[in-house]
Amino acid sequence: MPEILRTAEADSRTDELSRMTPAQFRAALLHHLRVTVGKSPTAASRADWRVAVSRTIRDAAAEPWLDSARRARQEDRKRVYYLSMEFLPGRLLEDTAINLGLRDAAEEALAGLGQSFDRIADDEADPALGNGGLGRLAACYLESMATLACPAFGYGLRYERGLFRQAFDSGRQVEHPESWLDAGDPWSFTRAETAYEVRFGGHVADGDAPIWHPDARIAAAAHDTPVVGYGGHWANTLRLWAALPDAALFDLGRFNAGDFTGAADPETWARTLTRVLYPTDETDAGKYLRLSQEYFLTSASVQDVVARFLRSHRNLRRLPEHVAIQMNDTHPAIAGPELIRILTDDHGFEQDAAADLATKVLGYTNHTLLPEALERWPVDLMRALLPRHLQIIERLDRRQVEVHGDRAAGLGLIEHDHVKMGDLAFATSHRVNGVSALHTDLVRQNLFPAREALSPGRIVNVTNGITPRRWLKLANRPLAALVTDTIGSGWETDLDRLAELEDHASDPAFLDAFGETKLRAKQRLAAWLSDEHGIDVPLHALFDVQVKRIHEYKRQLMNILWTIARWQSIKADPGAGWVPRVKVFGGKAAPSYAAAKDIIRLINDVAAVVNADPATADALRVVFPSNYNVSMAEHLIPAADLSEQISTAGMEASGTGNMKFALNGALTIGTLDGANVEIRERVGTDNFFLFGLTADEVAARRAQPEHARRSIEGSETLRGVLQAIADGVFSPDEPGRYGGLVDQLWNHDWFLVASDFDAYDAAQGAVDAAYLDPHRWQRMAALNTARIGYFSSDRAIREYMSEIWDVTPAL
Ligand code: 26Q
Repeated sequence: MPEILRTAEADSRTDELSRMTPAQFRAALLHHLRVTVGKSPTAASRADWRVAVSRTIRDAAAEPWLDSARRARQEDRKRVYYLSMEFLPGRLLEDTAINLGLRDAAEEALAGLGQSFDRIADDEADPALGNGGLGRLAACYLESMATLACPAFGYGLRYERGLFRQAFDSGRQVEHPESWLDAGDPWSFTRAETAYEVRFGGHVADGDAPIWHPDARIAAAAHDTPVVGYGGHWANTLRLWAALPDAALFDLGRFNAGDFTGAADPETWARTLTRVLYPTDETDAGKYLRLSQEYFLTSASVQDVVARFLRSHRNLRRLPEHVAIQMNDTHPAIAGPELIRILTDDHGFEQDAAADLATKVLGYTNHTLLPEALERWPVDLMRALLPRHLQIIERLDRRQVEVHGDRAAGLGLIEHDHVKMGDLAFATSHRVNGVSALHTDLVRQNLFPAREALSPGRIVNVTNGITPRRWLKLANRPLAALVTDTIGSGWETDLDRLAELEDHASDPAFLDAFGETKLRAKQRLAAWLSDEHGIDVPLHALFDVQVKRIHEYKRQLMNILWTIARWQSIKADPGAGWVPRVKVFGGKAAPSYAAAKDIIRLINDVAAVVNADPATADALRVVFPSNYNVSMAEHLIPAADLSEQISTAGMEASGTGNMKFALNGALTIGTLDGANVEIRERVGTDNFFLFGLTADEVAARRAQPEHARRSIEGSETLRGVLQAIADGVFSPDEPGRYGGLVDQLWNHDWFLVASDFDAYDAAQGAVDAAYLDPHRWQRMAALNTARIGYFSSDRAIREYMSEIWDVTPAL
């Protein structure tokens, strides 16, 4: 290990050791192994050790956790409640250990017992309770709220099965059930006493006051996991609701009458509610179960918020002084009507007064622009499942029109017999925010122009952020150590301090050390790829990475087409001094998204042909490890030289992977989309490989007839690529396999792959040129790290606290 890294690791250790010595950790660990797991050290398996270590760390979390709760209560602090259908927290063992300052004590204690910390941490399941960016953002935000001592709860669902496990069968994605709970959940506390009844269906009797007579009731039971902030000074709660199989739901009458399976129907339906996460990140409109899940989360959470408030207050009119509820997209947008329902039906408010109160409490974050991706629920479905809520929505709708006039102005909440959840969320929130500057502008202009005109100032921007604890300190120990060694500690909670690295950006010794950290990350990745996926990669190559959900708008297709072009160029001119590249892909497609699945198959087919070609083996590899998740991201992102952020401009709301890569010293090749725009401004236009049409140009180009055909005809390179695919070069057993895909590109190309292809190719040429000069590259990479501090989720959460929640830190 270079000296510069060794000293930094030693330093950070002394200050982390203060909370518990290795000897104390060892004693606590051995205790848990005996009394919690019931094993002796000699008999304990890896999983046994993991459970004992997790419980030891959870014990250490209990103190700040209970203290934080007591303090928030005693000081009567305003609380934030973050409602999200998805959370992707990643593995908790190392993260919690780092935040409590226990990581090194744990490692040393384990080493003394002949155990490896890394091996044990690696045994933990990665809770995949989300699809992608929105769920991971929720997890970064919870961690930042804890770090900033912002009193908060995260509310979500405890899906029995998270996002499917992806495997490849002859290149095709196949989905396997995921069961994170099989390995046990040593982190959560089951709260049998915290359960609420969530009601569904039935009818509303309209007398003096409407009375809802539901025809089904399902209990929601809380499972609480502590979320410890960095430094261990504050901890919040992630509260996940599970549908409780209630004994009362079992129909003994039916059973006794001989209908043995039918007797269990209500119970089966109840369990189905939190059985599985919807594996799509687009609306799955009209699905009864999805709306039921959304209401189940929302109702249990809002009931809990009100119950917690009433424990120490009487007057619900004061709710906005004590409570802020944030809706993570429209998935919990029934929160407005639910809160109004509770205030009117249970507490005697008039609906209009209740709606005013609800609006002061609620905030709505929008994560998508595409009108077709916005949630709309059929009125008939709403009536069947939530008749009282539909009544409330209809009244809100009428009142909107009364107050603001014309329904034609685009202010209706119900249109074509569907409830527009974005409009409902807007109408019941005091703030609506987009997730990057560009996205927020487009939300104002394209999504809610009429509402923006009537409520100027309601729409605000909060550009997304990521937690530097997981995405630098945990995921990239060599770089974190170099940073600490160069500028001292403290950057973990003040990421702007990375700017101090700029003073060293021209120092060859620093740049060498920076390059050395990248090499170490590549070595770690290479070992992991080899062990877990049987994939070998050359370490001296440029690692070019695109990891994210597979979507046409994210344009993994453009990336693989370019990869084919590169392969053809190398074959045509093998001696041209090609910069060796490893092209890395990772990501899942929604099971029903055929076009995305075709792209996955094409990438795998291309990988098979390219990787088997000895003529290009030194200069090009294509790898696609299956089952991309948070843990895989922690391996891939630190090792990347190049970050692919190449969506069609105007379509990616923000992106957050783009921030993680830049933080870890990867350069971005990207379009002017989402947060790329702000990243480029901050890291410097010279340190970002820009290409492609702007959002405005995209709209104009789409209007041009035959745009795709003309672009392809103008690009010899692209024509050669499409020809090879159409000829079956990558599917020799079935030459026509990609006929439809190629045909779409020639004749339709909604995502403008053809329009942007040559510009992308040119930008890739600039990447090669820069990489040929290692010090130039390292300098550009180091400047990315130095200038990315703004994208800390701590900054984002501070903005939410002041601009949306009106909450101050408790410490
Ligand atoms: C809705 C209805 C029914 C079934 C599923 C859904 C659903 C589920 C998940 C719709 C959307 C999602 C997830 C969206 C998402 O992850 N959006 C991403 O959010 C990130 C955080 O703001 C942004 O960085 C990304 O740009 C955005 O794509």
